[in-house]
Amino acid sequence: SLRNAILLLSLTMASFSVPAQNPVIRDQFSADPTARVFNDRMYLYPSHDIPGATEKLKEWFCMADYHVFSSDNLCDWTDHGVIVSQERVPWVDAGSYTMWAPECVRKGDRYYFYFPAAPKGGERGFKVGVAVSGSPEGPFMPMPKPIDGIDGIDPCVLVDDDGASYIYWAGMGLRGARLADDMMALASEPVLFEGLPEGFKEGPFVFKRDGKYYFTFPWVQDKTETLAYAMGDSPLGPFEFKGLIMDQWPDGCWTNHHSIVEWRGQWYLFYHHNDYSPDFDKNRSVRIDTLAFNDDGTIRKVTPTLR
Ligand code: FUB
Repeated sequence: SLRNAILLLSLTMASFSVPAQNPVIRDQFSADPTARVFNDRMYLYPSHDIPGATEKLKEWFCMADYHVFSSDNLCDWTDHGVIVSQERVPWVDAGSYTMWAPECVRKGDRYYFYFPAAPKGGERGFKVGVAVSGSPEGPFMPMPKPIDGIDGIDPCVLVDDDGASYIYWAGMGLRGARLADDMMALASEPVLFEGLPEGFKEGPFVFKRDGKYYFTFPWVQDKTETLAYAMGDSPLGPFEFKGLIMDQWPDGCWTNHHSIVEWRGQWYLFYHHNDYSPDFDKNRSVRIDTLAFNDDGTIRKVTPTLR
């Protein structure tokens, strides 16, 4: 019949065009996305909001493990499964559900996955640990102890062109330090980044482009977090404040958290919003939009695509 012919035609057309659509992970909540290009493929290391896993955390972040996803077109994502979970890390309090924003970088032929969590033994606050793999998809082997000298959350690592690496985190302000060659210990005294406008306290992400270092961060303005940035000539600053990458959303997700990556000649901003959980902003979903630079290296503000 004509109706069946039309249906068949529209199904055929749908299978030829895979629309890019936000949010990009649709079968689970995902937040705090770190995107990295390895072997010309886009890898996504987000945190994982788990609704209602414990009564105590039903109104707060509840996060027990990390999945890694990869894609060759930013539309179809393969979930490679859980790479690190709270029960498998010797130093983590396995009932704390505190596996917040992670990071993953490659140095040489190894992949280093950094993650914060509450330590065992009732110590207050967060530590940052490392897990190591020979593949971006895992399996990752967690190190038995967290990194000495880091008290805080939201690790980000920059592997510079000369092979030196730096780690940044949030803990009583945003901090950074050089990493040792084995990527598992600090190799300098932490620097506290100062001289930027008040209101930033988490989620630092640092990248380098055309010899300039971009120190980017969520920045609380009046209601929710914007994304903002500063620029400088060396990895540990000083950085000069430049402005916003993304405005605050008019409606209610208090957090935003992002990473910025170049792939096949295009820059992308990965970030999150509570698209699939409008009434509870601790259940978030990863989004992607393109990002562009002005001739002087400053970043053009990104407007979130709605769908
Ligand atoms: O996902 C838990 C926390 O919310 C992250 O560590 C922060 O950056 C914020 O996104």
